[in-house]
Formats: sequence, C-alpha cells, structure tokens
Amino acid sequence: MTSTDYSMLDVHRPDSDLPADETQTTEPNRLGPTFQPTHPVALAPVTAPPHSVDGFVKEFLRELNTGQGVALSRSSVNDQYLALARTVRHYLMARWLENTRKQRHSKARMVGYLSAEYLLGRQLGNALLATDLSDIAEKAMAACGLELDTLRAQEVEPGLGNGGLGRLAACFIDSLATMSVPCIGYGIRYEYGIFKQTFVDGRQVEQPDTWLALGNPWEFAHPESAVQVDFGGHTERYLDTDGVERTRWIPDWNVLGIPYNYMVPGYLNGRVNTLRLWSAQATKSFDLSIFNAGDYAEAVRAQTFAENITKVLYPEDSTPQGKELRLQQQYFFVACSIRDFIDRLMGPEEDLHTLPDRIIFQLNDTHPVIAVPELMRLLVDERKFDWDDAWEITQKCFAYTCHTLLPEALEVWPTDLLGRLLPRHLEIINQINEEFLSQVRATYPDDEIRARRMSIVTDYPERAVRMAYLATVAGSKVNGVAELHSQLLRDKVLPDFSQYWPDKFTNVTNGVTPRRFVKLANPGLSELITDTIGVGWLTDLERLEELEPYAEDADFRVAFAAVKATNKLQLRQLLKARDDIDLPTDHLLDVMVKRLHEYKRQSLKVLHIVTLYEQILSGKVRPEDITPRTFVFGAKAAPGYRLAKETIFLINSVAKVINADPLVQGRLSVAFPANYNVTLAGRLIPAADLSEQISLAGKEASGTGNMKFALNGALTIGTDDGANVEIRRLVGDEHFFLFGLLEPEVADLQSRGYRPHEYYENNPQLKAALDLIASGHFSGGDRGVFEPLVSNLLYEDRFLALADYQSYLDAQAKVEAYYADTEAWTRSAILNVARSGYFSSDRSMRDYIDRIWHTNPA
Ligand code: NBG
Repeated sequence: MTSTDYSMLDVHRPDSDLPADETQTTEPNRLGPTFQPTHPVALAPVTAPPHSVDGFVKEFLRELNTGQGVALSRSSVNDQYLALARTVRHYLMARWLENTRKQRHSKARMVGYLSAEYLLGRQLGNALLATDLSDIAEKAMAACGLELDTLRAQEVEPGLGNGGLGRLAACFIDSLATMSVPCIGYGIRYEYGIFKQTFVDGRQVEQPDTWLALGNPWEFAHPESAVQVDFGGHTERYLDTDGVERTRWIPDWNVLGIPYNYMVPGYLNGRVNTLRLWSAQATKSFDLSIFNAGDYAEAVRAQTFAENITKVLYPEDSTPQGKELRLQQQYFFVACSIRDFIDRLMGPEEDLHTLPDRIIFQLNDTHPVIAVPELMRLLVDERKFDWDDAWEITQKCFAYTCHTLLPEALEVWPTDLLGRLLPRHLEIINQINEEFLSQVRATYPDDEIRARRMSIVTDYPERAVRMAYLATVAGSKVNGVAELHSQLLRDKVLPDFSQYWPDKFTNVTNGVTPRRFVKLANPGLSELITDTIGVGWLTDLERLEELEPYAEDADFRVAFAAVKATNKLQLRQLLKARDDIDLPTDHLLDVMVKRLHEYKRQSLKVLHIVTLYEQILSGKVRPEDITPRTFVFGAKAAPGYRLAKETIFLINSVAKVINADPLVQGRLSVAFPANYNVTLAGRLIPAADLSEQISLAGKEASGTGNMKFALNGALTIGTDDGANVEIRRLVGDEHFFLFGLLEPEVADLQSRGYRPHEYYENNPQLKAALDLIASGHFSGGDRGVFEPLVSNLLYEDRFLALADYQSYLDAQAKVEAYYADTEAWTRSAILNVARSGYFSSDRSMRDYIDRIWHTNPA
C-alpha cells in the first residue's frame, strides 16, 4: 500500500516526472508540412510513467484535473473512469509510438486484417492486463477512495459486430499483438453499434447503442489524415501521353474517411499494434450561403447523407432498403484502408510492385471483397500499371476467409446497384471475370455449363456479382474456419473452384483469446491453473494439458469445483443487479448463448425445456426425480427476422410460466438476461456447467462460444458440427454429449423429403410439448400467439429440429445421470480445460502465418 492518503489530495501538483510532450509527430499529413523540430531536445521520447502505486495515482489525478477538468472530490464516476482509462493508456503510449515508427521503417510483410466488424468488448480490463497494472490500479484507486470494479463497470463496450465473426476479429488482433506479428486491423467506426436489446412484455425491443455518448478514451481521431472516397458517376476512355488507351472514373460525389486509431496491446510483451476504424464525414459539411438563407435542413443534408455511411452497424438479415448503404459502407472502409496503407504505411514513393512483400490483406468474409477491384483500379487507372501486372500483384495481396455455409449469407451484389455506385469497379469485375472464364474454358473446352457455374457474374435470379467467387478467384488462399466447414466449403459451396485450384483451399480452425476469455473472465480458474502448472500458459495454451493428471487428484477437483461455485455466486449477484433475476446457484447451469437463428436451433432447446415441464405437469414424472436445472439464454435477433423474434418471445413466455409455477419450484428455472454481449459472456461462460452447441450438422461454420465454454470447464452437449467436431475429438467422446444427425445424414434426409409432422405424430413426448405450446399455456390461453412458430416447426422446420429431438432428449438424459456423479462430472470438466489449449487464437494465428500469410514476428 502507498504511504500517502490520496483521497485527501484532490488536485495533482505538477512535478518533474511529468511525461514528455507526446503531441509531436513525424507523420506526413494532408493539411500541412510535417513538423520539423529546430532543436533535437524538442524530440524528447515519450516515456511510460513508473510502475508504482504512487506514480499511478499521480498520473490519474493529473488526468482527472487537466484531462477532465475536475477535482477528485467533484468528479463523477464517468470522470474517474475516463481519467483512469487515459492513465492506463499512457503506459502503452511509448511502446505504441515506437512500434508504429519501427513499422514504417521496416520492410517486413504485414497483415492487413479487413473486417467490417470488431466486437471488442470492454477495453480497460484488457489494457490493465496487457500492462500488468491491474494490482497497481486497484491499489491506486483504493488510495483515492475509489473502487476499480465500479470504474470498470462504467465502460460501455464497443459493440461493433453482430456475433462470432466480429468477436473472432477481436481475438485475432489480440493474438497477433501478443505474438508480436505486425498487423493493422481496418474496420468501420459505427456511431451506433449492435442495438441494445431490451424486453418489453417478453418481446425484444431494440434501442440504439449510444456507445460514444459519454466519451471514448480509447480512440485517437486524426481528421488531418482524412482520405477521400468517391462514389457514383461514370467512366470514360482516353489516350494517355504514351498513346495507351486508359480508363478514368468521373465520380459524382464523395465523402471523407476520418481515421480513428485504437491501441491493440499484446500481453506483457510491450507490443502495441493498431486498429484503424474509419468514420465518414461530408466533404463540404456546411454550405454557408444556404445556411444564411435560412435553409438549415438543406445545408446539413449533404452532411447527414455522408455521415449515414458509418452511422449504424448492420444487423444480419437486413432489409433490401439497407442494401445500398451496406455496399457504401463496405467500399468506404476498404477504399480508405488501401489508400492508407499505400500512402501512409508504405509511403507514396514506393514502387507498388513490392506491395505483396509489404502486405497481405485478409478478407474477413465477403464484406471487404470490393477491395479487390479497388486495388486493381488504383494500380491500372491511377498508377498506370498494365492489367496483367496489376492482377499478379493483386492476387498476391489478398486471401479470403469464408465464415458461413448458408447460401443466403454469401453476398451477391446486383450489377445495377454496383454500376450505379461504383461503375469503374463493375467494369473491372467484368474484366476479371472474362479473363478468368477464358482460362476455365481453356481448361475445360467442352464444358460451357461449368464455365457458367463458375462465373463471378450470375444472371439468375438477376444479374449480380457473387462476392465469394470474386474473392476465391482473386485470393491467394481461401480458408474455412473449422475442419468440417473447410471440407464442406470445398465439396459443396465452391466445388468447381476447389477442383480447379486444389492447393488454394485450406483450413484454419478458429480460436479464442485466453487473455480475455480465461484470465479476465475467470480469475479464479486462472489462479488455480497458475498455482498448479506455473505461469506461461496464457501465451502457450497447449500447456493446459499439464493439468490432465490433476483430474485424478481429489483435492484439485475440490478446488476446481469451488471455483465454479464461486463463479455461479458472482453470476447470481450480477444477474440480480442487472436484470432482477434470481439465479439458483445449486442447479446444473445449462447455457445457450449465441445470435438467435433458426439454424442454431434455440427452438430445440425450448422443446427440451417444455418437455421436462410437461412431464411434471402431466404427472408422468415427479419433480423430485429430475435434476434441478437452470436454463440460461442470451441471444439477440436481427430486428427484421420475424421468426427469431417470435422465438425470443416464446422463451420469455415459457420462462415466465415455469418460474412462477410452484410445481417446479426449485427444480426448473429459465433465465434470459437481455442484451447478451461480450461483457455478459465473460460472466456467464465461467459459471456454466453445460454448453449448448446444438446447430443442425453442416450449418455452423465453426462456433467460438463452444471453445470458450470448454476452456472454462463446461461440458458440451452438441451436434457433429463446426468446431464441435474438433472439440469432441480432443476432449474425448466420454467427456462430450454428442447427439443428432451427421451432416451426410442431414443431406440424405432432405433429399428423401423431410416431413417434420411425422416426427410429431410418432413421438408422444414431442407431441405433448408442441401441443402445450399450441394450447396457449404459455400465452395466457391465447392459442394464436405461437401458432406461426408451431406451424413452422410442423410443416417446414428448415433446420430439422424435430428430426433431432429424440436424440437430443436422450443425450440430455445422459447429462442428468452423469451430473449426479459429481466426481465424474468434475473430472470431465477438468479434462475439457486441459485438452482445449488447441483453441487458443494464438494457434489460429500460427496456422494463418504458416498456411496463408507467411509473415514473421517483428
Ligand atoms: C460466423 C459463423 C460461426 C463462426 C464465426 C467466426 C458469420 C457470417 N459467420 O460459426 O456463423 O464461428 O463466423 O468464424 O457470422
């Protein structure tokens, strides 16, 4: 503890250990010449404050006083949080500036991660962890009479993603920084992230996510480095000075992209990479003459129009009206990013023939694929490269990751829209396609049907560009995100392409960062692990296998079970305060958290719950004969996805009835805290006993929640899908509850004609459960409310919930029996942890480096 009582010291007194001026920069900028120091002393290096409680307190008070302009005694929690964040930031700053400077001078190949989503989660805890300042910060805050946890809770998480895809991007950049791999993440700074979910009478109501409202201490805006992005207009041919025919694009409107930099600190390695998010701004933001004439609305119209581009994150399954804006977003951020890399990170003087030596752009799904024609345009039209040269460079600069198997999730842009918004890009895509198809025709001379199938531009149902095809043709590598997914990608989604380029296709199984999802989320388990196998495992997660022998150690099992019990207790406190939910802590905690989607089959989970309840209700089973169990859901439904929203309403309705029914009191309960996000995931997952991964086989590309649960000692009940396959292989069949059709069986059943109502008619339990829902039991007697959901299951059931129902119930019965044997269960839980080290995103990054990027650590 510090000797000074800082709570009495309201105001920081400047002294000599203040950090040096950090505003100086040697970066070029567009508004003026680079600052040239006249005297070398002006370039004093930025130094981190000392790692001591005293040093930290001084920094904090200084930030509070001079940054926030308040004295401690008058400060709000928000003032304190902002000052604390800026204090922590200061410790990273020197390394960040140093890394950035070195990066510019080194000629090493860098990763440019292009992603429309980054689901970062709160930053403060992660920054404290990366700098090893958690203890110091806690003591420093205590010395000021403040609680670190209260300040942490003040942070609004940046929800700049929908789900797994965005969270994966956040895990990847964390791992790259931790492995000292030079990487720049590029994305969009949405003013409103994923909506805030509330429940009103059990129904999802979306509220805007005003994450920036109270200030964001983690970003650095650089309006002086704005990039112009053009849209619309037409193209024309002309002869250049050498008499070569060229094309130029005459756009008819443009916007500015303002970069916002975020630090991406590595764990305890002094590496700080950059995440650069772009925000749109009008080029002529304000037309004074119109404004003076009193037409304020007209004056700000252009501004509003431009700024709309980065206004909101698109929820999945959005409506066609939003489509054009979505394409604008995509082009906007990749155009900014490529420009940024070439002009600022590489330097405008460099020969772009060396571009592939300097960067590999990873395309995170199809969202950034318009970057391909953009780079071609830059090379051919602006830098006057000839087409073949430009194409060779472009192919080396991109690699593509596909994250889905659902055909509707593979983006397709109508040529009408593309031609209107990006006429030159459409021409380039057409030319890429023509040249590609002529090669295909040369390889398969008598197979025009194949050429049509492989065409990037399709004519059916309307003329449109298949972005996944474009990415496959342009990318040096194409990967899926789990073994099964990569296999299906080759065999089912892109079979012609994988035949044509067998070596282009590879797999990289997803992973999750253990820093956030074990260390930060589960401090109790982390401590137990460190006490048992020593330090070092957080950056070498396969070392968790050293825990294996301890599964046989009764004392270790007691300690392990105690951690789980504590986590449940903490979750109970959180849910009480956050949602007024009374979570039992002596139940089997059965958790299903993920986006709401039919293929993920939350409805199958509901059928299981209703079945258990119905059996008691109808007297077939005595309440005391079932395992006390609490079901926890977390899920957001895309606002326009009716069936998903109805499912949320059903879950809430079932929860309401079951939780109020004395018959099952103490036996069954259902909790559905609203607004599932990264922060809540960090609390729910460490407390879970059972992880629900029940998608229809062949539909979940990978899943990453499944990995987080296993790493935190939950057992999985799951189908043979996505990364579940690998989890089961690694943890062992006996420690995993497998059920359901296998992928080939699914395909087979569907080809024979799937009739879900036959399952209903032939299975009395299933019939009773569905009938109970249809009877109005969960809707105050109103039989109409859930009719659409029930009918959908009976007559359509696109994702075969009814076909897998019995198998799922059987597996759940095994769960109950196994859970009764506490020792066996705990043993399995420990083995899940010990055998899941493979699922670190550090390993994923090594695989990307070996199979795709071929980059080196700094
Ligand atoms: C999602 C898949 C998940 C996968 C994540 C990350 C999209 C388009 N895909 O299964 O559904 O884990 O990507 O790869 O969001």
